[in-house]
Amino acid sequence: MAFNYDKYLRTDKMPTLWCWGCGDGVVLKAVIRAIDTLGWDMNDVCIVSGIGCSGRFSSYVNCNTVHTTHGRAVAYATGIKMANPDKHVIVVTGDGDGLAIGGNHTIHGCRRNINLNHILINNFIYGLTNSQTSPTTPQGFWTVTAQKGNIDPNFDAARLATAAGATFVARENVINADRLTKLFVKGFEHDGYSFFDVFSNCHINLGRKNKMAQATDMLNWIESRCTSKVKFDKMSEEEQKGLFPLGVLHEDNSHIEYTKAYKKVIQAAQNGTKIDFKEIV
Ligand SMILES: Cc1ncc(C[n+]2csc(CCOP(=O)(O)OP(=O)(O)O)c2C)c(N)n1
Repeated sequence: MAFNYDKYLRTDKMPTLWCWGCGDGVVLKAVIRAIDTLGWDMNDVCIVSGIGCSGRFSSYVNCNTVHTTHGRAVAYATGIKMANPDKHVIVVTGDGDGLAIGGNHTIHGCRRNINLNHILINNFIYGLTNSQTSPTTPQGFWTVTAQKGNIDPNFDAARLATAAGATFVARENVINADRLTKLFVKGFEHDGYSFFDVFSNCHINLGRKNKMAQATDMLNWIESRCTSKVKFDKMSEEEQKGLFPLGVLHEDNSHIEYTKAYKKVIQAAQNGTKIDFKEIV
């Protein structure tokens, strides 16, 4: 039987504003399928997004949604999760949104290990505003703010999230929607900050200006930069250069989730007792 997407979508908002062939639609599909697999009640799901093409994500899903300001989605989501620890909170940001203006919020969300599911749709550019350099734009690429080619070094979002303290960190691309769905299912079930670095194509505002005008050209380019974690780990440092491992990159279940830690603060305040810091790890 065909999958019933309409059950999860705001069909009155279709078609999306995303360009033809944009990877954001694949992420939308994978999120919906992951929610379906987990059997979550849509009344218990909240999707929080920032501003950008990726920011439109929250407009299309038929659940609780908040379309916030540029860079602030993690801050809003933190508040929502603190007030509703039993609800499932999914945060969707772009690479500019989640790593530049909102980089601060991303690292502190990771540090607290609050149970948010942060999907960073990494299309290597400021898409909505027509091609400004983002923290993940590769060196040498033409952007509207780097018309001789981008000289800025870029960082690896997954390594950043791991270093900041996220306890589930994964990377995937939009080429294989099934693999992406399975990764979301795994990460959504994790009790702590789940960070997904999802490589996506923006052939219109990045590819077209860098000799990859078709969606498939940019997808091929993405594929050429990715390999499985298993293969990556067997490579020499020289071979690893320019490549990004896919899959679950980091998982640690030994740390307390933030709303659970905060519950202990409330209990201590209400009972006039002290917090047992041996439990706050
Ligand atoms: C505070 C603030 N600064 C700047 C903007 C303008 N702005 C809107 S979207 C955007 C960039 C979006 O790029 P990204 O976060 O990578 O998401 P994408 O559109 O590629 O999904 C910018 C700079 C804004 N809306 N608010």
